[in-house]
Amino acid sequence: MPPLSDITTFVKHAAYDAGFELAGIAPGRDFPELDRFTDWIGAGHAGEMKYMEARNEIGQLKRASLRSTIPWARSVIVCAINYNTAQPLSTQVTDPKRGWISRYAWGRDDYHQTVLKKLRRVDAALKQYCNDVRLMNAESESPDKHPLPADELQTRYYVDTGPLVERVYAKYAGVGWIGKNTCILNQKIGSWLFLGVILTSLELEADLPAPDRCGSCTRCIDACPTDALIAPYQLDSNKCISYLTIEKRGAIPEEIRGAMGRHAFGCDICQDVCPWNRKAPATTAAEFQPREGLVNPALDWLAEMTGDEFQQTFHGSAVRRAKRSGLRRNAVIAMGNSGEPHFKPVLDHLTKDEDPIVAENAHWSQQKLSRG
Ligand code: B12
Ligand code: SF4
Ligand code: SF4
Repeated sequence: MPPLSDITTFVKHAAYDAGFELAGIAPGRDFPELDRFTDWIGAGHAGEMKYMEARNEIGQLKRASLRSTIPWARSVIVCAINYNTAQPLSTQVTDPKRGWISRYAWGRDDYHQTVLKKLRRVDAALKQYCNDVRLMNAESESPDKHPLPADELQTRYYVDTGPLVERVYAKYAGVGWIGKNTCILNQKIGSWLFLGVILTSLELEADLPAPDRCGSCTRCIDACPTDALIAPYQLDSNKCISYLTIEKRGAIPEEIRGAMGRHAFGCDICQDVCPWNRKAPATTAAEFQPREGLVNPALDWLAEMTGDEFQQTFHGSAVRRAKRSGLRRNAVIAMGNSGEPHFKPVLDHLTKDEDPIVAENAHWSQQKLSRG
């Protein structure tokens, strides 16, 4: 009969077969970093992302305690996939007429779907393996049975939406360390990684946590244009361009618009400047290759996009999260920050836009360009 370590090896291989570059196992425990999550919510750093504040039956923040929220989860299988493609960094392109869509959102499909599909394969392989072992156990005359728990195997898999802080489990699964920019960094691959997790009732062999290799570096903190990294390992979403351009609905506070630069969707700066990404390998996987026009797109194209064009361009894409209104709002702010008089006529037109948020931002941008 295969020992328990064989299931662990099997599941990691199933992850590699499904296309993940990295896979590791964390115990289904509550780790000290999770206290930080409670502090983070308490300080209001989640902004308007109310789903982060969901509580379990005993009133605890769900994401702060996997033990209380999903007590049957004895192990967390953490899988990671590299989405970096051979394209310039946001810090390398400077044309003021063009904006920036974050690297993670260029691909053919929304990453949630891409990663979930792969997790489903790993989950199915694990279930099949356990069934096969049970059958073998049942048919075996030997007293030396495989040590599978007697209760039915339970699993659940998530990308983003599960009641856990994925990066904490990625650290304890040895996938990478939590950098001062709060991202998971792998020594060989860097941080252009999507994470996916499978919670399981199996007690698998855990990996060792990845050691912190940030050292005395503070490049990400120094480079963040909005000072959203308020201290090492701490991010205030209210100031983060990624949050402002993707999650924030309605008006963006005026005092922060100027620092948003030419970001139209998401932000990559704190990863672009990270020395561990200097040699980050580029994937050739078809699903992550950029859709036409999304790398460094023209700002006026985004700002004037019709409903039909938005549907066509972003069908099934992660960019849909910002909605057409949010994307146009962001592009209009970026035009104001561009210093490009070329945009003045377009902005004049957009001050009369039927979307009041777009119109108000166009007015702001027009004034900013006039001030020079
Ligand atoms: C909400 C959210 C956001 C928010 C808040 C980000 C944040 N840093 O919390 C916003 C919208 C800003 C965001 C942005 C991005 N996100 Co996001 N996001 C999430 C989500 C859904 C939850 C994150 C969370 O729980 N945050 C809560 C805070 C408290 O956690 P944390 O910042 O990770 O902090 C931990 C540590 O820093 C540590 N800690 C805190 N303080 C201290 C102090 C000390 C001294 C120490 C030692 C440790 C420590 O403890 C904390 C955990 O409790 C996760 C998916 C998931 N379910 O986990 C994806 C996730 C983190 N996002 C992801 C991505 C790709 C991004 C972006 C790169 C997208 C983009 N390009 O625009 C940016 C990156 C910005 C950044 N620097 O983090 C990936 C990250 C992959 C990776 N390599 O790390 C994830 C895992 C999604 C996925 N499934 O792949 N995101
Ligand atoms: S994603 Fe951009 S705004 Fe957010 S912390 Fe990183 S550099 Fe700052
Ligand atoms: S830029 Fe430096 S401090 Fe920031 S995550 Fe990378 S190594 Fe760590």
